[in-house]
Amino acid sequence: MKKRKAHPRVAILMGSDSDWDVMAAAAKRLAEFEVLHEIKVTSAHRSPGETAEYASSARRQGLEVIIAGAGAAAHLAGVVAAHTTLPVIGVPLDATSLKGLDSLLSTVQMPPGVPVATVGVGAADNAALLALQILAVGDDGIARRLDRFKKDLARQVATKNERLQARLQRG
Ligand code: RP5
Repeated sequence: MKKRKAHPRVAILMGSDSDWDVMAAAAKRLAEFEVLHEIKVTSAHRSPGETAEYASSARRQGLEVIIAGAGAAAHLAGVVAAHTTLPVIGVPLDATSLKGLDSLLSTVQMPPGVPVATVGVGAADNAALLALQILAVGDDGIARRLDRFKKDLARQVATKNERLQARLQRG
C-alpha cells in the first residue's frame, strides 16, 4: 500500500517574528500531541498578497486549522478567514501601549459571515488546544489524548483544593 505523505495539519501564523515568544506555546502544545504543524511569519498589512495567497491555498495544501496571532491593529486572522473556509483561530497579542486591547478588538469583532474564533490576549496555548479539539472531531487518537489532558486538569484542581484546605486548617 502506498504510504500517504505526512503534511502539516495546523498552521501557526504570526504578523512578526517579535510575536514568536508568545506564539511558541501553540507549537509546543501541538508537538506534545504529535500533530504536524507549520510556522510562518506573514502580515496582513506588510505582506498582504502573500497572506492572501497562503490562506487561499491552505485547504489544498492539506491544512485543517489555522492559528493566527498578531498585535496592534491585528487583522491577520480576519484576512486569513476572508480567504479560506478552514476554521481560523485568532490570538490577539500585547504589542503596544494598549496592552492587547487593540488587537483583541481587531481580532474578535469580525463582520457577519467571516468568523474568527478568538482566544484571550496572548493565549496561544488555548489556541492550540482549540485547534486540537477541532481536529479531534474526526480523530479518535487526539480525542483520547484530550480526554487524558482534561482529567489531568481536574486532578490539578483537586490538588490545589487539598493544599488550600490544609492551609485553612492550619489557620
Ligand atoms: C503586528 O505588529 C505584529 O503582529 C506584531 O505584534 C506587531 C509589531 O511588529 P514588529 O514591528 O515587531 O515587526 O503586525
